Amino acid sequence: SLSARYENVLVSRPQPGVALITLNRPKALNALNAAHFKDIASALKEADDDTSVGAMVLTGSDRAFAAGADIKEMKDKSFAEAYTSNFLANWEVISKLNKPVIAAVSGYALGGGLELALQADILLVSPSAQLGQPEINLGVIPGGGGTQRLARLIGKSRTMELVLTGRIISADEAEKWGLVSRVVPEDIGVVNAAVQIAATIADKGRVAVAAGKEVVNAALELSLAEGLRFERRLFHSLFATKDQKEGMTAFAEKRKPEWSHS
Ligand code: CO8
Repeated sequence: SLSARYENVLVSRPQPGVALITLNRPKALNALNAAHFKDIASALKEADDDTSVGAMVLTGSDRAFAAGADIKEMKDKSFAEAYTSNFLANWEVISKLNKPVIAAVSGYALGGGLELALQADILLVSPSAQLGQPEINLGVIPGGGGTQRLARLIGKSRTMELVLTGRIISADEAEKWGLVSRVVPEDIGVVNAAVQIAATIADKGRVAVAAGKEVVNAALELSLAEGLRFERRLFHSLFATKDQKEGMTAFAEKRKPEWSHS
């Protein structure tokens, strides 16, 4: 099966074009130890490289998306070990993928678990979600991008509050703060909703989807003038694709486009 090679994640194809990757270390509430993280990264990279996949969904269990980095594994690490092994240097893997990742979060998304979710392109939560950066209670700070991504997404004051007090916020608060796209009611199901979004994206032309993802992500990195210029140049470049000719011709002919992903 698709999951056979991974001990800590399950991989399935709930719909054509959609890879569903489920964190599966239930006894530790999906705490991210090195082996678990390696499986997550490999499964995502494999889906990203698979031409039959258009988008990925990343999820955990009902109880926990992920309760953070594995504290027991980190506990005795020395500064020298962390520094010389460049601990967490491979962490930015999701933000380097070409295809969109939709995170479907239920239960705990704490510390590295929230930082993993924050790397996704679209973030959906169930009403049970509990999000936070509790590292301050362990004598450390976030190390997987939480301080930087949160400050850009929800502003300085709210980020300071989360990082310095370790307070856990609810799904509704996360939605109110604009941290997540929406809270999906239990009767619809957060994974189900994420799979539907992924299937919708998988149905579009892949070149345009990759360009859209790249340029939206650039908005968090570049000045407005640079970002606008990058957007316009990528827009121009799409006129060199077959999918642009097909998309606009299909509109004029009042039919559905047939993407060649080229
Ligand atoms: N690491 C290791 N084990 C964990 C973790 C964790 N982060 N979270 C839970 N577990 C384990 C528990 O030790 C317990 O194991 P056992 O049954 O062997 O004792 C099992 O999961 C179930 O947990 P609890 O019994 O504690 O369940 P509760 O329902 O009572 O509590 C909580 C749930 C509130 C989530 C609680 O487990 C908790 O506070 N967990 C720790 C949360 C936390 O502090 N996370 C931040 C970790 S630090 C971090 O993420 C740094 C980020 C660095 C960058 C990213 C790198 C990947």
